[in-house]
Amino acid sequence: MQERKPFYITTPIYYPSGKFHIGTAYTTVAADALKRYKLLQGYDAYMLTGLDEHGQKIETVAREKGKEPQQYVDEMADEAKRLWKTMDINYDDFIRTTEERHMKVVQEIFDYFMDTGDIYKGEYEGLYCTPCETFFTETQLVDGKCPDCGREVKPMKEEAYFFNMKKYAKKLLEYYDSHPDFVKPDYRKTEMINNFIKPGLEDLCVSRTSFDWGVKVRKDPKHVVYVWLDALTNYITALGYKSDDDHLFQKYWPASVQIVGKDIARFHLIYWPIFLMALGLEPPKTIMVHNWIMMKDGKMSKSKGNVVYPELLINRYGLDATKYFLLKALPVSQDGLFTPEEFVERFNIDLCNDLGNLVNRTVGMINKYYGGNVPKYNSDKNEQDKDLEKVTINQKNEFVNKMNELQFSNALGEIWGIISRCNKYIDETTPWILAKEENKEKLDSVMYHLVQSIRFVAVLLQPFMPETAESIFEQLGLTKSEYKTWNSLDEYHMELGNVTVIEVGKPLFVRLDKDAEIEYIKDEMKK
Ligand code: ME8
Repeated sequence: MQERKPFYITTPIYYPSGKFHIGTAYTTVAADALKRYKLLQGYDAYMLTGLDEHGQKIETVAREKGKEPQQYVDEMADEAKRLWKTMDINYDDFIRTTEERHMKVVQEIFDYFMDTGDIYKGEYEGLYCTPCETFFTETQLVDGKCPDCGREVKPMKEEAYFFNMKKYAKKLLEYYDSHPDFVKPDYRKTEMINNFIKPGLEDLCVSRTSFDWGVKVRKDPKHVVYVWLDALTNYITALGYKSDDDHLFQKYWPASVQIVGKDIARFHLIYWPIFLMALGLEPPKTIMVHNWIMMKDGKMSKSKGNVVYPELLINRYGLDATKYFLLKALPVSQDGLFTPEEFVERFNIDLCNDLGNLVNRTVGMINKYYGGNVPKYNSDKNEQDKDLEKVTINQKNEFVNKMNELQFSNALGEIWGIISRCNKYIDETTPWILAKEENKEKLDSVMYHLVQSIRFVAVLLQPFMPETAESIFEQLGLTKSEYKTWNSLDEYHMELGNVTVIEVGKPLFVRLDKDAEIEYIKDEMKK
């Protein structure tokens, strides 16, 4: 048997500073969809997620709740795992930065950088943003406030260790140049070059003495390792890098795709590859930076009362509809918007009208005209048959292109391209008239083509909406696994054998009362 190719996917490790909302969930939902897609294509896909548990911000939140930081992060880790279970996230490992397997290696990495001279001791004076755990220079501030979160910064001075970023600036630019797939979408790379590298990369302060909830520097334990150096290394410590058993590291590194939100692009596109270069390791093949899901009045925040939690949508509208909305909502080049109106609209139009009705009508017609048995292929009989085949295959190929570029929203758009063409095909071929005219040959052809094109839809939907895809297969009687494989898409006219649809179609999605549901979501958001 052919060896399956490794494909390593990571999400950022989340700060357990509060409940995860639909925005934060996006990265993980996208990583999960990518993993399922790669599994479908026969890769040995491996996905990592986890929690970023150190740093002053977490310590403060824990203390505010009257808890020891360790107790607090333990509870949050349980909660995060519960959410990912509810969302059916198919991860392979969940790393926590407070785990021994991680901390030990962070210390070793720090020691190593001290030995090579990449880390040196100095003094830091600057403006510090506590929630972001980041020092800024005056010029980096926006209106005198933190450029990342917009909050107050305060002057701080401390003895600290620094990482020699300057030394690697040229090497990083060369790396960008020679690895065009390293950053997706491409414009994020330009931003890094123009905003941070060209103006001159500063050495990075990589230790703190103002608090001690972190990994201690082994040779100088009054210092703790800067939370970003600690956090970024999770992607390799989880694989057993520098441990007694590093077979996962040998197998999966360099990562195939690391998915991150735009706010942490700088850490991943600049510091992370530089740390790896300094360790003599290869940077990941691709870092994908996504935009944010925004609300009408800006960022989601508890104080604004505009936060949407995934459970709200999942419990009422189902997991697949929730995932569909999230993945569809984020275009490549700008932020996406969540509004209750848009959610209900997408549910009713895309899921109920376009997809649900197509499957339902097809199952209904095959029952009505054929007692449930899908007719066999005997060459194209309608003018439109060839076009439906062509569109189905073209959209599938475009889907692959979009997935290669990690454009999830556009990839879904290609699937809906097939769905729309199928609906138009029904209107054009008017099966009810063919039945009345007893034009059996043409009617056979219509039903057969619909089943084949919907089969393509269901196969392509599997990574995104697994339950919906399964229900389509079941309703069409395509229950054998051979109908569901990636390779089954090589041939439009795959031999289906004797296939029988279910007797009574089940609606995939039930149409929502628009006004009532908009009201419902708005009320729940206020809670
Ligand atoms: O940044 N829309 O963790 P985090 C889309 N611990 N994505 C969003 C979002 C929104 N409205 N809000 C947040 C951290 N995100 C660090 C990572 S990795 C070594 C350390 C995304 O919990 C955000 O962009 O603040 C990030 O990708 C993820 O949620 C976790 O953010």
